[in-house]
Amino acid sequence: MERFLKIIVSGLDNAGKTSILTALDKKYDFAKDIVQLKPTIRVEYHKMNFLRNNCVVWDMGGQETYRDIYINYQDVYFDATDLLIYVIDIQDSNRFNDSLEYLNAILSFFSDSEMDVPIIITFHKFDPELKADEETLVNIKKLREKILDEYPNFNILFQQSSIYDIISIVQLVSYGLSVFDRKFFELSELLEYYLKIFNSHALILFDRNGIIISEFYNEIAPETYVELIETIKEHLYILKRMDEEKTEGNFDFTSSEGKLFSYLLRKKIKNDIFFISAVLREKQKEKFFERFPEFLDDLIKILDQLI
Ligand SMILES: Nc1nc2c(ncn2[C@@H]2O[C@H](COP(=O)(O)OP(=O)(O)OP(=O)(O)O)[C@@H](O)[C@H]2O)c(=O)[nH]1
Ligand SMILES: [Mg+2]
Repeated sequence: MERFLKIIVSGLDNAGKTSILTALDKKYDFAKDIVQLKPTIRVEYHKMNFLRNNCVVWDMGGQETYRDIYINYQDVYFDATDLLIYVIDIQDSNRFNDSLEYLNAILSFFSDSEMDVPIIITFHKFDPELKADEETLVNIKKLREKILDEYPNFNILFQQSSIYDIISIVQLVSYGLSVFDRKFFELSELLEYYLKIFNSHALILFDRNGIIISEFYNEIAPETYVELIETIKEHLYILKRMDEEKTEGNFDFTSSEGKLFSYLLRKKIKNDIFFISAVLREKQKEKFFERFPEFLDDLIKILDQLI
């Protein structure tokens, strides 16, 4: 029988769990639908595919009644979990303690059952306007330290996310899936290496659904970052259209400012489609195209083992 990876998405009610999953489903055109979401009743199941992996995502309604049920029937709900994504509303500081308690109940079950479950904790509702907010940043730091202190034996990755920052949502999934295969780290290392060689701002590898498989960014000034995110967003739309229209071949374009050059390549490897995105300064273009074939070869070598 085919095995499905079980991914659990937990956290208090109103934390934004269903919003995150809806954002992914609707891919890049979702803001309206999310505002009208109703609280989740018990558990909703979403199926998704990622490279070789079939996943079932359990969106666990976080209202207190449901939380009590899950904790009372822990082995029904939390058994055989492959990945836990735990969502903490970073704007709801009054309920940090409730959230930590719930997290503790779940992690205690994992410990008692000797389950070694990778965990991603996302500080959610970290909206773009909060990126420089002192209080929020301190809260994130404190929560992080507290959790790391309390659970030294767990493998925990931390993230910030917001439905108003699509890259952060896509990143969340990429992180999640990368815990399943060491090859993903090799990919990431490869991107880091070529990012330096190209002297580029960003190198991103997407699967056919626009899920980021791997990515690497350069340290850049905040204003360039905004421009970069805009460019990548454009990429995501184009990528979706290319897939819908079954366009063959390459695609490249420059951003409207003319300062950044943005390149998107659609590449068929075995029977899968991938998109490779690079953003760099206009003046680095020549160097980039010189070394790009080499990069592509190395990339395919790793991807070949993954698909
Ligand atoms: N500001 C902000 N609001 C968000 C964000 N994500 C979700 N929300 C809002 O948070 C509210 C709750 O979102 P849901 O996704 O329904 O929360 P949930 O965690 O699924 O809640 P339960 O199903 O009850 O467990 C909605 O009004 C969303 O619009 C975000 O990134 N930023
Ligand atoms: Mg929900």
